[in-house]
Amino acid sequence: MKMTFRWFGEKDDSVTLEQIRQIPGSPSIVGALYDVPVGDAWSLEKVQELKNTVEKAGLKLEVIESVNVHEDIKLGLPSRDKYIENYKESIRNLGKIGVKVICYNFMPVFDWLRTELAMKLEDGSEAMAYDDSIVQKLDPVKMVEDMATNSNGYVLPGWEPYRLKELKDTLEKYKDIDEEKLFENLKYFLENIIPVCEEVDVKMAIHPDDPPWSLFGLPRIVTNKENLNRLVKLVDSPYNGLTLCSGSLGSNPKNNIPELIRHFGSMGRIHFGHVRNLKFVSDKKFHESSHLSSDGSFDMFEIMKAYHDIGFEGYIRPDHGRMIWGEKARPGYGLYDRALGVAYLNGLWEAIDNMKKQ
Ligand SMILES: [Mn+2]
Repeated sequence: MKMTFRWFGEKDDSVTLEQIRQIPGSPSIVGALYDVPVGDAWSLEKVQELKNTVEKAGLKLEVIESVNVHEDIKLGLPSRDKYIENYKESIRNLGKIGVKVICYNFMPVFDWLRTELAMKLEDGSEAMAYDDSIVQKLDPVKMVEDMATNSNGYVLPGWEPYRLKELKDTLEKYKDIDEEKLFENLKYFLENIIPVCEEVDVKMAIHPDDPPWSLFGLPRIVTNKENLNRLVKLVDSPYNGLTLCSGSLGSNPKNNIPELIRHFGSMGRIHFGHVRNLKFVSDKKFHESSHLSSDGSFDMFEIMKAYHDIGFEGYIRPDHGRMIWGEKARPGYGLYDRALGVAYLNGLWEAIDNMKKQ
């Protein structure tokens, strides 16, 4: 297991590389470019620059999260071929600088969604929360409009209110796309890129949909064991793998996370693990918590033990943290609570390791 830490870059993150280096074990960096429009190729010059910045701070860059997939690829439009060519170029350039894993997702229109970004927990910390009964009443267009006037509103990464016209058009284009069609479009994408991944030794790791169920009538397919089984067979190559996100898949309690880790891990298809906890309030209603088992609903020992039992050699990172100790940062991505997450997950790993040696 190789511990990592997500970093949004010098311009977009309140956390510095120098701070990350002082987290016990100096986790390596999960990075990305944030100034390249979705669909464009990531140039060798830009990715080399990112790598240099990370290495100058004494850290490594081997995982990218995310290289986003252009909507036309998910929609299966004729224009997808041009975007797939760009994607291949990004893979090749990332391979050249030593990147081993690319995390991506295949969620139509919207990325992850929460209904509250700073819910106050009993101890005074703040965490993100989700309540499906609120989402059911939402109209996505209205929601984006609201974002302009209500800074405490919903977060829709990538859907700033100025893109409203585009949002309406995109939603219209999805009218004919059901789960089957979306699977077909994912297959087409993977059939095209996986040979390049094999050639340059870069593994693809799809992130589950968050939350793992349909939103606003849009299809979502990276949601459960059955669909993940289907997904890894779309192109039967170890380069077609998963980011096993305990929080995203786990928000459906029917997804047994340790069991999924054992199943897909022993197939060699988990390349990246996002490990976090959350607390269920009721069905499809939860808030995020610290990583500690007793603060949430998951048994983190069982999760780490599953990774240990399969001899996991891929990358792991703590996922969303709470906002604690007065920190002001990007929701879910402050320094303090995620650093505590690293220490805790490393502690569990060391204990499991030593227990087995005795
Ligand atoms: Mn995740």
